[in-house]
Amino acid sequence: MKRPMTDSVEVLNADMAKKNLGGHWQLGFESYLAYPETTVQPCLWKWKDVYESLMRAGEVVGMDQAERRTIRLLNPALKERQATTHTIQFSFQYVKAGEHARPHRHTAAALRFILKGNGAYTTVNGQKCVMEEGDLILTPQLTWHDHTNDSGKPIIWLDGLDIPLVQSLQQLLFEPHPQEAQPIEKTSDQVALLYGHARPNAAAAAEFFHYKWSDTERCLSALVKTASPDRFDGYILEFRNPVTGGPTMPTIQCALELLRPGEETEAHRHTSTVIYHAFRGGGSSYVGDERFDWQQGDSFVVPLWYPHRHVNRAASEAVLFSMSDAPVLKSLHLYREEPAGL
Ligand code: 1HN
Repeated sequence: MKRPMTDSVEVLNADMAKKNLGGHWQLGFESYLAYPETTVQPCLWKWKDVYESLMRAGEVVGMDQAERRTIRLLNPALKERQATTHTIQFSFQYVKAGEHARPHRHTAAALRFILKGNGAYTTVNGQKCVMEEGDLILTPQLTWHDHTNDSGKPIIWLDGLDIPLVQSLQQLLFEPHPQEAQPIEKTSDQVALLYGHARPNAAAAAEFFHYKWSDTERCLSALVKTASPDRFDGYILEFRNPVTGGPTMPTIQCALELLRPGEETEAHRHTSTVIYHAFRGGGSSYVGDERFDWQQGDSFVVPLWYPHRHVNRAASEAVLFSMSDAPVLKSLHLYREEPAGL
């Protein structure tokens, strides 16, 4: 094509736009910052609101209507994506006595942390995982999972899924299982024996799904007796893969943070985004300019690069359960952290 007689940046931009081309000069350098910027907002959700909605859903939403009776925490800045953060979706699930949530699998990785109730079970790839409060149960990428509540009592747990991340990679697939319920082949108690300190060579990283609260609690109390707290996270216990020592799952790191009475952590910031849930006790967290006062059952988001610190002013220990996308950032060499004034 012939160049116009009087060429200019404007004419060039307009001509290129018709050919699906764009100049670097059209971006404007203000779009580049010297630190990561997020659209995710710090946000607190109160247990009272979640619980009331769950109970009402228990009355009006049947298992024939919903694949799962879950209520999502929606970040006000991400409402159109129906997501808690840009990487992780956090929901609460309520399964009444006698109910069954049918088996399916998806490319999104999921986890459950049991909040109220005991004795129901999740079957993960044929492995029966009986739930107790404080247990963490994984359903990694493409594992079949269904939930059965034959305990005679209702149960509530929290669900964490990497759906927003998997969706942004355009990899979200979902498949129903051909049967009403998965046949049970083994139990997580049997599998746990193969993952202890003496374990067979063949112990496979991909078959471990169930961290039991009885083990976690013993570990937490030993940690408090034998170690000193981390300056930013108090006594922190990470749920690691027992075979590889790697993260809980490739996309999500789960942890517990214990704050003793009077404990105040120092402020820091990192490029990972964390969702916290107050499992025991109460306290306050400072996130950027906000102060979140939390009690047992409340949840809040610390978006990436926001300075944050935690305080336990109560007379009893506080335990926060957390889910972070740090493994994704670490594997892409994008993880950074530093102390931050707050
Ligand atoms: C899912 O499969 C479960 O299996 C829970 O319990 C929450 C949220 C979005 C998509 C799939 C479950 C979910 C989910």
